Amino acid sequence: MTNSMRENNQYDADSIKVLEGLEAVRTRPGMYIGSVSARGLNHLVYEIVDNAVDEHLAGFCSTIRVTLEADGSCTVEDDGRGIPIDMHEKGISAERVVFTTLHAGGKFDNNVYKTSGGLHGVGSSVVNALSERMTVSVGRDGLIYEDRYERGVPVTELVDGLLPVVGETDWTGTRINFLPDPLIFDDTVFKEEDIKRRMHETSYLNPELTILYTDLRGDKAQEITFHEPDGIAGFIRALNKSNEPVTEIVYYKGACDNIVVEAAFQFVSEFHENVLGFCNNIYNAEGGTHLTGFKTAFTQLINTYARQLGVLKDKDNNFTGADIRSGMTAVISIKHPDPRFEGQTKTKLDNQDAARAVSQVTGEEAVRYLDRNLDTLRGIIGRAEKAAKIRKAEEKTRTNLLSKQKFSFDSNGKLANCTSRDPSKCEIFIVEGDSAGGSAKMARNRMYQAILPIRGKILNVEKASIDKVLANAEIKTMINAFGCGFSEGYGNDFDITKLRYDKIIIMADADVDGAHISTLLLTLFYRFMPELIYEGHVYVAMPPLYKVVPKRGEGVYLYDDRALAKYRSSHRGFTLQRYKGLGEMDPEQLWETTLDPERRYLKQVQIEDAMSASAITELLMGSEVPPRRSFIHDHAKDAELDV
Ligand code: TTJ
Repeated sequence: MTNSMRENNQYDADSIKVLEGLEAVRTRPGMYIGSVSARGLNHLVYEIVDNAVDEHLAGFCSTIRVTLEADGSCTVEDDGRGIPIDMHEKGISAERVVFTTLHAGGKFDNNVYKTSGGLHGVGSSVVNALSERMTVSVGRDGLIYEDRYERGVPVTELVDGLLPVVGETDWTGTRINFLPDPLIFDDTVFKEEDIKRRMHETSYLNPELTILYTDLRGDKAQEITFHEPDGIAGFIRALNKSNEPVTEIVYYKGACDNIVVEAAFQFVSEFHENVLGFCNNIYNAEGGTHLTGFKTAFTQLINTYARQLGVLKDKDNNFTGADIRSGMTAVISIKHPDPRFEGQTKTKLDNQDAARAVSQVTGEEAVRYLDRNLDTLRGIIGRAEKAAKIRKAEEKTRTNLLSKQKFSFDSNGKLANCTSRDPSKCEIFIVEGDSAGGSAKMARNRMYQAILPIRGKILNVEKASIDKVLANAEIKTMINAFGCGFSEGYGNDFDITKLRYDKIIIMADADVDGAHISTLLLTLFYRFMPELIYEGHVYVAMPPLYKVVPKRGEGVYLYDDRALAKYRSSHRGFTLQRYKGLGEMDPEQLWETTLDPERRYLKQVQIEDAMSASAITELLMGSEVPPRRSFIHDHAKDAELDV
């Protein structure tokens, strides 16, 4: 066997392995991008953009263009050095190795703070595998090189293993154009709201970066420049824009070991605590060690100041961390060379050295700031005093309220509980309206299904204070029924091991009011029992929208408009019944369509759903009427199409 033949065989073997790797991505896309819904689709964009941001962090790229093209594809272009195109040890262009090998990114990357971890950093090869087509263009040394793929398979012929030159240019950088594969994704239309929010967030976290966002799709056409030179301090200003500030925005930056720590915070008159953590530009929904490090150091610091200033006397207890953070909006952003993540959604930072680094930098830098800004310090301590007073008063109210309720689990309001006490098998349906509630009580499987009807609008918890929330009969009933208490800024009495139901199922009409009720319930869970969502216990029931009965044969339930369109295309002469609400179904129908575990459709609530529910509650509840109307409408439409 000649040398070159051996190399050839080797290359063939390698390329077969490559195809097998990318085939695995196509077989189980959810393993790599989380889901094949709108969120998974957006992840493709973020994955590619993150690579360009890495090039920015390495110091070589200042502008990233993100374009949603009229043909449904997405283009991401940077002005960096360009992905390496020279010969890789495998005998082909390095670029091709990057886009055809799982997790190849790091090898070419001399940037220590690469975005890796969680669902992100999965590699541009994953995006390639899930794209109907992808074109990679690289500008280097005055030339444009190009490589093209279809569903991850290269379709460009290499010239002696290297990329063909397709033109000349004075641009340097990388441009990726990709079209998500409709064979993989439920829907391949990019959702611009999430993408814009993410690009804006990225620009706050990288103050020297400019992101040019362009949407070229018909009626959505739009161009926005995201550039936030004030960085995370600007982020805080934006987060607090509709609240009344009681301190300046404090900003500091420092490093410890190899970890760069940046923090910004400000206190507002509202009592809500909003502390956000980012690691290597990625938002950590479940928080983690950077936040613990910050909280520990900050609590200690403020208690020390409070004693020095005589606000706390010898006999007084320390303020709790929650007292001190009441009204605080904070962003903690760290750059870590080797981030590790844990938790249900792999978004909780786990590195112990991150806690040490944030705590040390906060100890030094926050002291340096507060020593010189006594007004801010007084503002913070004043807030803590007020919060501690309220906490003590509320501790009393709470003990009273809960002790009255504690042993009334079965006879609690309108709850029709199930017989079984095995939480792993039990479900509770929270049903909108007494009439649907009545049907559900008759239709259910009494052994394992509990029904809790709730009336119209429950209390909006986003703004209400804790004692008001607890005084609401329906919320009290819910907390008692779940059995695990609740957590709130002023303490954490939540214990998920006591949860009495494996599934908490929200059952509301597929209309405007139903969407509103779901939003309020999700806000409640997100604020007071977020673990329920993190641990995947919260679901939304999907009642059918239609029943069709053909001339001959069985009637069929249809759950969305798409299903109806499909049915119409293959059937003639049938009667169509549109369900206006759950209340219209008799118990038997309700069982068949919505309660029966064998036949029903459930949507598991993701933490992002709850977060956006919480964020939009303000919109829904705010005094300005116009935005409220339009939002509810859009949302109701989404809910119909999104089944
Ligand atoms: C790595 O070190 C040598 C010079 O090039 C570095 C690099 O990888 N640069 C780079 C990659 N710049 N931009 C990218 C990139 C940009 C996009 C939009 C997408 C991807 C997958 C990579």
